[in-house]
Amino acid sequence: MTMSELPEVPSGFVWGAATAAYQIEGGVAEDGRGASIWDTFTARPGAVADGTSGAVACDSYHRWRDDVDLLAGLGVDAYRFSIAWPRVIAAGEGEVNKAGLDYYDRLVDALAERGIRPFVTLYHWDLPQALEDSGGWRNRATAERFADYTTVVAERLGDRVRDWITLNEPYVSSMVGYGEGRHAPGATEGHGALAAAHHLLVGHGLSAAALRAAHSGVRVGITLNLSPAVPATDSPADHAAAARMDLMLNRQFTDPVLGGGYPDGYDELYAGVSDLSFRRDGDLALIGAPLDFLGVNYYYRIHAAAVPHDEPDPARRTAIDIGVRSVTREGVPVTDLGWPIEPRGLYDTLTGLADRFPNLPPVYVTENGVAQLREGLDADPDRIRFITEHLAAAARATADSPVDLRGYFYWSLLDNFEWARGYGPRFGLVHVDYPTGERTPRASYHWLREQLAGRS
Ligand code: IFM
Repeated sequence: MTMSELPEVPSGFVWGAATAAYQIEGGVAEDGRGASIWDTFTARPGAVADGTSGAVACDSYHRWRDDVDLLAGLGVDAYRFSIAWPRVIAAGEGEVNKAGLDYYDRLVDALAERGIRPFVTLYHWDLPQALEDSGGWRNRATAERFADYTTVVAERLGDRVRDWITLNEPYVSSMVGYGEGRHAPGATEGHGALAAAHHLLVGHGLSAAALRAAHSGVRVGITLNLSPAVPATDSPADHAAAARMDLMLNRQFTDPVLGGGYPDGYDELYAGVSDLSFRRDGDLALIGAPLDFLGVNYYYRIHAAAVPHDEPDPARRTAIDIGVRSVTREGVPVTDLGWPIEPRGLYDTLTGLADRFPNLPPVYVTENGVAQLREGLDADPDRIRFITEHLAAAARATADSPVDLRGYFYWSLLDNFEWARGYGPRFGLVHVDYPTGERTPRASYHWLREQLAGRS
């Protein structure tokens, strides 16, 4: 293997590309779609760096056929996309919007015609605003409504969709959305963020059960964003800071989902923040029910430095101050977004999961990718190198540990709306000219197509 070739993978390995509804669809007021928390949040002055929103995005609500053609041209096995809950049930509960379901029905059929396997994410952050108005994920009832919505979608698509992801990155929806306020709904609450994290996981458990009840033969997973937290220096304070960061970012989610309970240290870490009264008997059994796969989104490692509690990181206005700051390390290359490029973090994530969870289900890397801030089609050698180095690290992890890695999805098929950062960061294998919607494959797309075409 040279550095611009993909590693050998077992037969059946799934190559894919990923997107999410609010980031690509646009059409936010069409055919009965209700408002989501991202429609509301993006209207708040200063919430999004460039003042934009997903109102039009890549216009995939109209151009989805082009996107399916791009996937087919790329030669991927699978497409990971998400369903917009407010497109299917405008108010989050109650009346089902047939036109919204029809959109996804057509997309799934078009993928089937091209032999592309859908991996469907049910929740990629676009909560119906009506549910937020009555408390959102702070409330257990939202988890129950999520299960109802799951049933509606599974009954319509479950005859053709086998692979389901309940949630994308519950850390971000809860701790960033309800704790830091950098994402919708833009709250800065301690107890609220922890309640949201727990209720998202309850929602995951209920949704998984709803999927299995709707169709036999479904494969159910959840996608977690995992970032190894390493101490910025050898000081005991930084070691302790890294452990706290690991607990909040990773173990708060991996341990209940895969290990049967919240990690040691969880109650202590949050003692001053919440009475944890949102927990109910039976929740952990629901959250920890066996899964068919785990989705891992890996982008970077965190170099954690201890900071005094009364001097929190000014970049993170979080309501949950755990006394940690993420720092850049000299000599570590970074992306245009300042994210450290460290493929060994993916190795450590995968081998670490295998070490800690003896019953770890098969794993898919459901997101991994790099953004360029420059407009245009250049900078692609960086992307090709990023992909090959991360895949090499993943391949080493499978050689050195029992992790059963079944697939890799590049984030993202298209440049798209990067949440609070707006349209500046471009993650796509395909460049999107936002004023016209025109899609132009980058060199990385052509490179990946050649690599995939060369498979035996
Ligand atoms: O764009 C996001 C995606 O929605 C979730 N995972 C990380 C990506 C890059 O920030």
